[in-house]
Amino acid sequence: MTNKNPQTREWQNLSNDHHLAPFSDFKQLKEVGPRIITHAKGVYLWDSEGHKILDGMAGLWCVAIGYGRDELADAASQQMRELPYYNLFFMTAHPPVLELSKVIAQIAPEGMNHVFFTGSGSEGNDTMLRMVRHYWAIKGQPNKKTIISRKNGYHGSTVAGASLGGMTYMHEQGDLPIPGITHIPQPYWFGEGGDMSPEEFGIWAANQLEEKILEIGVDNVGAFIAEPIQGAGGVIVPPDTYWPRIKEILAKYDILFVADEVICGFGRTGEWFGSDFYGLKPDMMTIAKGLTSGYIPMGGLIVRDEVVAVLNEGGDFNHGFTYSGHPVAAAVALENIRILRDEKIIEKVQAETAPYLQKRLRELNDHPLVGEVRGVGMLGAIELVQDKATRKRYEGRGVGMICRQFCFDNGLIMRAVGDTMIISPPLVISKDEIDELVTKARKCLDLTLEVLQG
Ligand code: PXG
Repeated sequence: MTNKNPQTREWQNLSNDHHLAPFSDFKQLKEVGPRIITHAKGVYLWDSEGHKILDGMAGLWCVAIGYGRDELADAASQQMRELPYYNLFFMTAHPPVLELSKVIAQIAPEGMNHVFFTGSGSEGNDTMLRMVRHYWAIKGQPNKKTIISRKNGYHGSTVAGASLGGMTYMHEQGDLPIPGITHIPQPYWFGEGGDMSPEEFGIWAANQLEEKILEIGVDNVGAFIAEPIQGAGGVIVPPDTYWPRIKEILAKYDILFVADEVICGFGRTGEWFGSDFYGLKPDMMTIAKGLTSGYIPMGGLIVRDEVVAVLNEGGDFNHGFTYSGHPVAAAVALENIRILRDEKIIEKVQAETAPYLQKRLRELNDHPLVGEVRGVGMLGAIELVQDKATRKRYEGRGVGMICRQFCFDNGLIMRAVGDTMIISPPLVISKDEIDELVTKARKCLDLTLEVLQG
């Protein structure tokens, strides 16, 4: 890429000289140089070369209310002047964290009225692991330690988060998973369903939970954690039979259920939480991202009343972070949730824009490269294949990455997970902007097909 703006090269040099970027090949990044994003408004980003880019990923699944809302900046600035920091460790609290706890209890599923705050989703899941084991120890069942998770699930990048996640490429670095975490197959019919119908496969995948509980012994199992819809794994919407069967299994065995709502929470499915969308009854829910629309880091764990009642009997919970419930983050989260509520953003997603997005995305099914389009709410996935009927891939061609690059070069951010293209735009995207997104996506599919045929 040749630069028009001389400052771009200066920034890229700073990156080369001093910055280590997350989830990146450091050497490759030095060769190519990062794209420098300078500002954003609504659903659009601008880079230092003046390109305007439609952000089909809401940052990293987080910018629910869109970019550039002054109200959040004002809330942060006001709180910084009033009380920029104080901790919650030694029998102290402050108004923003208390107000936010109340508001989260109002929007969370019934009976989930307490929140433990963290700085991120990963820390939320670390908190979960510690809390689950502490809970069972208080109940006199300290052996109930094992957490069952799923292959290709994503639960963060700390040691516990990456261990809970089922990403083998993450496990390979750092000798993970840590002991006491085990993974069952994911409900990814398109990729792994073989000859089964989606309904049969959904039951099969859910039954893997029961088999694992029986294999380990229920007396050794603390919890099952899952994303209602897997995000980073490729927007994997489970077959309709999956969650009902999981619910039956959870009702049968005495284990906790943790819904990782870091992506699904705060309106992404058209409901406040993915658990509302599927009628799940979690004991704990991990949150982050949409909680503050990504304007400032904050995560947490929402905990069911019955679990809190047990924890109340356990003395000190020896866990917490300097920035747990940070007052500025709490003030921003409060303003973000106020906007989601007052502007009826989630209602609008459910009634208007998500059905429109899902309808328009499915029009891409007629494209020769597209094997499946799926999605819920403001989440979508497009499977790229060589043969629609057999779901055969273009092996070894890096089709997803080719398509992703065309998207970037044509003013659209659409991510690739292998050969699955995924989108998760800001919840405030309009119908006109959805039209633009789908038009650009089709163009990039055409360009990708040309490369494959050329
Ligand atoms: N749970 C889920 C379901 C997530 O998606 C986390 C936990 C961890 O949150 P923090 O705030 O610690 O990052 C996430 C984060 C990707 C990608 O490639 C996704 C996430 C993070 C980084 C990359 O899609 N999700």
